[in-house]
This record gives sequence, structure tokens and C-alpha cells, in this order.
Amino acid sequence: MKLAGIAALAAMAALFAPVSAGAQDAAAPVAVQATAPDAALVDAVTDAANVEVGAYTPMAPTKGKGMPTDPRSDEPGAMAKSLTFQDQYTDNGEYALGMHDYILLPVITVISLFVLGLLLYVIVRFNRGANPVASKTTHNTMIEVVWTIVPVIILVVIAVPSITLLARQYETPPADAVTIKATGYQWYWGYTYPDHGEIEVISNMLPDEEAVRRGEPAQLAVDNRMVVPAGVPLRIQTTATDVIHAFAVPSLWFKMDAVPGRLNEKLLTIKEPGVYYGQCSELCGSRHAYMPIAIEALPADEFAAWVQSQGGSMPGAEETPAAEPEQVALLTAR
Ligand SMILES: [Cu+2]
Repeated sequence: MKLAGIAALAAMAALFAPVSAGAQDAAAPVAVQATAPDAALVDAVTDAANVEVGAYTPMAPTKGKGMPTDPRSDEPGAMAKSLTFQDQYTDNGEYALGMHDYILLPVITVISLFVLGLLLYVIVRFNRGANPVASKTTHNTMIEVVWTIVPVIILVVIAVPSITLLARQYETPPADAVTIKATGYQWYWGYTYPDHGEIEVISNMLPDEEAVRRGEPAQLAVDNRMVVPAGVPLRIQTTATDVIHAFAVPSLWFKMDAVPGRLNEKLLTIKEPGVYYGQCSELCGSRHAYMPIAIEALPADEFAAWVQSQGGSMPGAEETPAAEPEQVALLTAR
């Protein structure tokens, strides 16, 4: 709202400039100044301000994208979808989900079924009734070699993608990455944009009814989202002012602690525009469950419009001139 006011002031400044200039050299404009500004002019000013501010409207989330799936919803496959990971919208997320789906889950399933089979076999074949005289065998070199080598091979197979994923997650952001600092507070998030004229966004959870009214998931929707450009590397920094929080967004495969007195940093590249929800993931006090995260990824030009609507500036662009004190006085007088 404050920013809307500043934009309105900037628009007013542009409109009033010729009037004040005219007042210096002719008698007639004095009358203009003395009368109350006419309604049409006020409307024009308001419209101009609205066009400027209205350049950004919060994006409507897509059902099932960037948010958990409710198993009771009538969406096809909702139950199955609610049991596994959310769809991923980063390269690392896709890699990790692939590792889970095609390596870990099959290995776990085969091993569990194999052990269950052995157990059932032993129960049936070697119980006291079926096998009254127990064998005295204590060693079998072949079996011992196999049950040592096979698990080693399985672990090596898992270690390769696992260490690769770990390394990918700690890749250093490139020098031109867009920096956004997320600060955890008891109990909300603040986002600052040091590259964009120090914009600060304070993000609080919306009440349930308001979230539902806006078509957003209750307890995940926020009043002001963390808006970022899609498809470009982001340098996400996390810190906290009071206790340890954690910045986590499941559909982006992103989780990082926010620790007071310390700045953590990680690379994040969101593949496509959308709204992605997350939550604080470090028990941080009584309202820990009520400090959700909503990231809105926008195409580059819409992100630039959002930056402008927040009174910020794109790196390398001219700063937007601030309103002069006398214009502020003029606006308050009206
Ligand atoms: Cu927290």
C-alpha cells in the first residue's frame, strides 16, 4: 500500500509539473492553483497510478503443481500421488526423484521381498516339526563370499548417483545469479532483494478462509509471495533473527537451515513459471506450523514489472526518482 502511494505520488509529480512551472510566468495559472483540482484530473492521476501498480497481479496457482495432493480429492490418482514426492520443477529435483523412483525404491523392494521370502522359507522348511534334527553346519565359504560381495555392489551402485546429487546440490551459484535473502522470524518470512534496490517483502500466512477464497491451499498461502524470475540461477541465502528456522520447498527439492548469525547459500534454478509452496522445516516455536513459504516464479519481463511495482530497480537500470517532499505535502493536503 505504501508503495502504491509512492507510485501515485510519482504520477502526480508528472502531472503537476507543468502547472507549477506555468505559475511562475503568468497570472492565469494562479487561479488554477487556487481552485480545488477537478475530478477528471484526480481520476486521471489515480488511473495512471493504477496502471503502474497493477502491472503485477499474483499468479493463480495450478492445482497439483508446487503443492501437496489431498488424497481425498477427486483428481485421478490422487491417493497414489499423495503418497510420493511432489512433481519436481528443478533439474536437481528431477535427478533426485529419478534416483528415488528408479534406483532406491526398486532396490528396497527387491531386498525386502527377498528377505521376506527367506524368512518364510525358514519358517516352513526348518521348523521343529518339519526338521527335528538340526544340521550342525557352521560355515559355507561360497555363501559368505556372496553375502559380502553382493551388498558391496549394491552400495556402490547407490553411492554413484547419491554422491553426484550431493555435489549438484552444493554447486556454487554463478556470479550473475539473482540474490534473494530469506530471513526467518518468529513466525513469518522476510525476503530481501539486494540486487534490486533492497526491496523487502514481509510474508505472513493468510487466514484459511481468505486462502480458499483466493483459490490457494489453506495454511500454505501467504499475503506477499517471494517473487523470483524463472529459468535463471538464483542465489538463495537464508538466515534468521531469533531461533533456527529452515527454508524448504518440496517441489523445488530445496531445503536449507536459516540460522541466526550465519548466512547459508544455495543455488536454485526453477525450470518454469508457477507458484510453489513450502513450509518452515525446523521446529521454531509455537507458531512453527504457521509460517509457510510461497515462491512465485515469473518470466523475466514480468519479474521486472514486479520489481518496479515494489519500488525496486533492475540491476543496471536507472533508479526510479523518489517523490519530492512538497508533493507529499500536496497529496496529504488533498
Ligand atoms: Cu520457523
